[in-house]
Amino acid sequence: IHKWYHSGLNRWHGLGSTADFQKIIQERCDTYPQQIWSYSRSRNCQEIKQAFMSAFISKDPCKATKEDYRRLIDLADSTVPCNKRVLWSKTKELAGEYAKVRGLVTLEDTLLGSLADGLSWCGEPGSSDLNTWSCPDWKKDCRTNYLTVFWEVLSERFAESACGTVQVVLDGSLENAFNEMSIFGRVEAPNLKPVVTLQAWLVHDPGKPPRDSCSGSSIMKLKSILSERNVRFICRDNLSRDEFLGRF
Ligand code: AVW
Repeated sequence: IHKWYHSGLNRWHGLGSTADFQKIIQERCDTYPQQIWSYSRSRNCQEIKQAFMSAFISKDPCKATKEDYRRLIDLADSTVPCNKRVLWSKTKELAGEYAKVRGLVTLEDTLLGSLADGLSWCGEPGSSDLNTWSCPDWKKDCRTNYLTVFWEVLSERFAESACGTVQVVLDGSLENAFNEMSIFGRVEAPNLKPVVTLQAWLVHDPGKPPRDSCSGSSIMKLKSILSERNVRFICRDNLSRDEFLGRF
């Protein structure tokens, strides 16, 4: 039983691939808004879906590389306005809502971001199927898993091509609103262009007190990463969800 367990489809500690992964990708691609589509070169959803699948199918789920996603990115690259971007860390839902009410965009509003939003996927060497039982977890299994590398590649591109003022929504209820090990911390902040201004918002959960602030040590760390790159930094803290979303 132990031998089976360790070599079997159940051995990873992360969520398994989303059921109907292919169908969801195809459907999201087909219905991705036309206005945003007009920014992208062409649309062949069949081809995009196939490129997504061949990025990881039959491969060791712990050996993902940026290169694996190259063809998918070439096929499905879409751009959103460079001066309207919202980043987030531990605040996905809130950042999405904020972007929506302000007419801004998150990574999930780009074609590739929207295709993969909330999904999980991984394959298995010697099999042409997705592993729906388990996929590698970043902490417990391996960092170079297909999910993580996907979001890293997309996030890097999203951050490095941003211009003007970039917003980032952080969770002020955490002890460290800025986490150097998060994608925002390790990929996005270090890839912002020098001309950019980063506007950070520290928003605390309703019913929870703010625990971190713009003068706390985690934000100081963020500041130092940015100042090395000559990125201007503005920070606002002590915001409740309602204050932040602009309904008082
Ligand atoms: P986190 P991070 N759907 O909350 O700073 C599913 O600590 O690390 O924030 N999973 C996703 C999605 C998504 N749409 N986006 C990221 N992930 C994964 C992309 C990813 O592995 C955006 F532009 C991430 O580490 C944000 O500015 C984890 O779920 C930034 O990356 C969420 O961890 C958020 O990444």
